[in-house]
Amino acid sequence: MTTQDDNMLGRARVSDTPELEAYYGELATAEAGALWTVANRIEPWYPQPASVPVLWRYAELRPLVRKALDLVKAEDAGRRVVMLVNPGRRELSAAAGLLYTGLQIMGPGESMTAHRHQASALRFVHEGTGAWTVVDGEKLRVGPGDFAITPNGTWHEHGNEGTDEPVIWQDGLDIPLVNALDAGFYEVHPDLYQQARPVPNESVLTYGGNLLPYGAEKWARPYSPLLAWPWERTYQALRDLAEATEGSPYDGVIMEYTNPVTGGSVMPTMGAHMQLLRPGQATRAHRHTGSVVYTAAKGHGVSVVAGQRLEWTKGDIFCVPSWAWHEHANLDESEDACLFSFNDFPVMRSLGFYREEEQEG
Ligand code: GTQ
Repeated sequence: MTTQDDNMLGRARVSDTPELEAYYGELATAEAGALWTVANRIEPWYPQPASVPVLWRYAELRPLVRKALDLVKAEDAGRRVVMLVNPGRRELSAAAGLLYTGLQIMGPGESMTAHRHQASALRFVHEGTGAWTVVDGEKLRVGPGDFAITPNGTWHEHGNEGTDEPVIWQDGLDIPLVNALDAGFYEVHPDLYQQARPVPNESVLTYGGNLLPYGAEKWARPYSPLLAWPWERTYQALRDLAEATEGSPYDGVIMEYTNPVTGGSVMPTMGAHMQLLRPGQATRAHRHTGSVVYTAAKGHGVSVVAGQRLEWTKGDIFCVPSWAWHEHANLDESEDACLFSFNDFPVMRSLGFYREEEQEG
């Protein structure tokens, strides 16, 4: 936004004078200020995200994440996570907008203590086969490509029951949002560990095949009772959809992880998708309010975000700030490519802030 845009009737266009500056000083002493000095900045014509497009390469992050295994004990760190920090959002520990993400590593046999907090969390597994998390008593076993949620207020603890390899999974949380609203609470579990119920992946067994089990309508919490989505089923669903439809011009064949009871987003503050780009497919550009953090789940491609070319390969993470133009392309001519992503669209939608525009031409 240029100053020239604002030099019009209807925008603030007061020029400073010595008299006004003295007045601003007086206002400041009274913990007050003149709106017209900041009006055009605090009410921009369109969103002015402080976040910038960033690509975090897994090949670069992985050795750094593995280093943390030896440097800090899990029990001292609480959770051993390398967080991804947008240069425009450092103070908020945000990857984009009000979304946090990080790579958590757990060595063979390690487990973390149980806690709960106001922030909602989600996981996308990068590598390792022994990962588990207990969410409100349900033990979830998760492997590469699996997606799982830890809705706000649920007790959770994690571990790796594998014997040789560390587990690396990606955490996505709405911590910056919760803090922006001054709503953060945190509790350590009184027993430090939960007693898990006997059947692992109970909710995955309960909500299979797009069939609703008896009693599902009684579920009254604001998040999905289904807590994990294995990669194989997700990928199969995308391939099936690709057979049946063209998909979105902007996102290729895209599906949202949903609450099976309501059909809505998995949690009230964050939604998540998996999308498939056909071999060689290039999408059209669009932009929308809301921030998105993407992870390349399969293949190799490029996304152009606010004019920046971000070339990704499996494991890489990148972000699309709110209102930034973006388009995706699969650079492989024979294999499909998949992008996992999570977003704050549920917040945008529930507050009436969601807007979308397609590029002309
Ligand atoms: O596992 O709940 O990466 O509370 C950051 C904060 C993970 C978690 C993170 C958290 C968690």
